[in-house]
Amino acid sequence: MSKVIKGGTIVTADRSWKADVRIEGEKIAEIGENLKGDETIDAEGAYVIPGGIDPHTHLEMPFMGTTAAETFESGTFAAAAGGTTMLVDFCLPGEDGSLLNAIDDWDRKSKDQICTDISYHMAITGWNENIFNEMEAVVNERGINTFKHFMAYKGALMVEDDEMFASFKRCAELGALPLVHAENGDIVQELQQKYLAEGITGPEGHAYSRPPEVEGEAANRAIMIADAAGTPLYIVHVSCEQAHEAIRRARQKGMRVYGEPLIQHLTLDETEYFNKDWQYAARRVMSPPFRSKEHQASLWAGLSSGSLQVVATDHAAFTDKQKQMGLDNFTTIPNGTGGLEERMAMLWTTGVETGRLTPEEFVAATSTNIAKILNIYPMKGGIAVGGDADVVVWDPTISREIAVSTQKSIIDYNVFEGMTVTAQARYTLSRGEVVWAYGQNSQPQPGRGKFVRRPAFASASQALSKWKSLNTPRKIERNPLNIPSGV
Ligand code: DUC
Ligand code: ZN
Ligand code: ZN
Ligand code: ZN
Repeated sequence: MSKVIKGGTIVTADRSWKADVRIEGEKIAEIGENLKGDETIDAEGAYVIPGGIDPHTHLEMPFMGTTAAETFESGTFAAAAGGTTMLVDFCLPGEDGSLLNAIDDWDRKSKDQICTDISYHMAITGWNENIFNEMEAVVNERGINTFKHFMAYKGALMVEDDEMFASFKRCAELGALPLVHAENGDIVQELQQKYLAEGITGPEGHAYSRPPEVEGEAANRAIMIADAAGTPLYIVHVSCEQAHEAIRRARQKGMRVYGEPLIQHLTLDETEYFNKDWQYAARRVMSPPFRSKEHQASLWAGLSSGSLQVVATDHAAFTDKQKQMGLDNFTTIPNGTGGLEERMAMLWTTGVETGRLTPEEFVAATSTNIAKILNIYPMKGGIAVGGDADVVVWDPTISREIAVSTQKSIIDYNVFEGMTVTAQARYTLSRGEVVWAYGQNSQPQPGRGKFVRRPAFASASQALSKWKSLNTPRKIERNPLNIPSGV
């Protein structure tokens, strides 16, 4: 059974051209003109792009005394409807602290539910010999080449600098890439107490207690620790100029530091927290919080110029009821928002339609760049013969309003509700199978998705910074202490 995607304009991170795509089974078999197949998929008037990859989701994650309500089934269905064919979820160790048991746990939860492909980042939330040892199996046996470190959530997920340094060194050894959530958890905790004491108990206190400085400080610190450990670094949810500036400076010095803004930070701002409606503001509580327009402009500049490479969502969706856990105290509102389904359409509308991004840069930011960073390109992230047929027929003529009533996400609200997007996935193909067809009530089969193994990097080691001195330790043989007589 072959399929031909016909009549569209292929857009990759490199270029755009008119051609058909023939798919055999799960793979792209041929790209060219006037191709024939058993089945035709109409791409007339549309772009043909690599399936989106969202490298940052928290589906069914136990967090802040509850569990994220978006399931692996609803999340991957929402993803497919939005043109995303792969997501990377964060795997957290449970009470026993074992990384391998956590992966088994995530596999158990996701296996029968996933409609599209997934992978995991492994979280490092403490440090001991068992974790050091298990990391090798995580990379080489389980196919996970990324480890996430939370510099915030003190008393829960947060790691200290010595733990982060140890883990970063281990990543360098194993050919894995460390990720950080960059916020100074000590300062956040102090500011939370300060604002609560002043009587600021509502969602605005969330934004006040996590100012850009705490993110900038942590980003700078993580970059320096990565440099000392000799490893590249990926900073998740970069939301402000201070963190972006740290990344620009590091890259200019030759360090491989990658930055990931979220679609929410690019399109929603801090005034959302001043809404008089508590529930409205609480729905938007996430960390880092939304920022001012100036910070948004910095993130857009980073995407246009290439100092920021990837647009993600940090999809961690809690219901209205769950958000109400923090009615009297903003520090107990479960942190997180959604966006998995809207990421591509919102980025197209606010990025490509406005001229901030070219269609090729859109593909790079939603798929190709992260596929390269995660070491799965060109199997994923491209339109390439031999690669997985994760392909989206992207229709820039469908304009629609984002509405809870039509979303595939099972959450009872949407932070983008009421906004109009100007493009939509007409068809989404996951390894050659149509898992979404706009307006056709299609529903992919739960459990058809696969876990994508990501091999270790051949050489993840950072080129030693030219600013560093005393790189090669040597012991200095000194003359014995010689005290002049008569003193
Ligand atoms: N931030 C959130 O808002 N939710 C989940 C985890 C995180 O870092
Ligand atoms: Zn500390
Ligand atoms: Zn985070
Ligand atoms: Zn996250």
